[in-house]
Amino acid sequence: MKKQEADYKEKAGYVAIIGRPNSGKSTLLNNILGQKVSITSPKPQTTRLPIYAVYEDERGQIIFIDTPGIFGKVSDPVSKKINPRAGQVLKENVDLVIYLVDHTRDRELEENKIIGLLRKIDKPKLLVFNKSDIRAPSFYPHYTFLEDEFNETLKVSALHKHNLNLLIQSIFERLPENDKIIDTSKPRPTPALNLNSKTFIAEIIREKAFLFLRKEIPYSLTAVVDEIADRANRVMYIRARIITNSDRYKKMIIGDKGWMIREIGMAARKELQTATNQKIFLDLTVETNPHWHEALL
Ligand SMILES: Nc1nc2c(ncn2[C@@H]2O[C@H](COP(=O)(O)OP(=O)(O)OP(=O)(O)O)[C@@H](O)[C@H]2O)c(=O)[nH]1
Ligand SMILES: [Mg+2]
Repeated sequence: MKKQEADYKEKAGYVAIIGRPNSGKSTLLNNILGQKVSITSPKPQTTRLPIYAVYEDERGQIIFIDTPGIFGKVSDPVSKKINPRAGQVLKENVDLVIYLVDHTRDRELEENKIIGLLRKIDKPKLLVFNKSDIRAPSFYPHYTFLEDEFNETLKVSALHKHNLNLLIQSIFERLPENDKIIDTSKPRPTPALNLNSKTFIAEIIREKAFLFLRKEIPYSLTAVVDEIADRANRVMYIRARIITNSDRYKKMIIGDKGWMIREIGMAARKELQTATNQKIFLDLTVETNPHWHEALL
């Protein structure tokens, strides 16, 4: 074996992305991977469960973990369920942590909460300012005190894919030498390592509901896929439900003469068709169940 080959060892490890809601964690993951893994929206609290996905190149493998945004005030049962999840991920097997900060929003109590969590982690940490494409407002000076606690500070635009290569390089430099964790030669049901097809499709439907519905409605709903079946002529049949807290919300989700549910269904179908390269028939209904959050994954 040549010396160069003997010295060369691939890197592999788990990298958690944490930060406040809406800082762009899921956008960052999708744009690093070049495909939709985790749903995004302009509304906070879009991600509800950690999403695992693998990035791979000649340097090795990064298993990214997108986490639900960490927030201060917790009152409703859904928030209570999802808020501790990023903290739980950090307690697991993590080799590096990215703290993603939206510099266009001023510091709040949440930073103290996140810094408290990070101080307990004895692993490399990167402070990554996102949304660098936005000039103003900017609160960079209010965050610079954090730099001492991190191995490196970077500025990126997840949306415009600016400096993402720099970020990947910085991660690989700090990951341990390891054999591959995931066998990427095998086909997987979805781009997310921990989601099956039904959950992944339900997430796409929920994303469209978050995009089209205003105010608090997105927080009072979930999406469930009950059936996926192959039909004649390469048509994929999907039966799904949006479940919401009250009949009042149900009416709003359906919309006048059903236009709202049609919009949501059409957008979801379009995206699924592109992703699967198959014709999709989406049978989407709305129902009321005030206890839906008890079954939330
Ligand atoms: N201008 C700009 N907007 C961005 C950037 N990154 C993300 N966004 C937008 O910020 C909003 C939130 O993005 P998400 O990726 O859903 O944020 P998140 O941190 O995953 O949010 P939660 O899942 O709620 O914790 C979306 O409207 C994104 O398009 C960026 O680099 N620049
Ligand atoms: Mg997210």
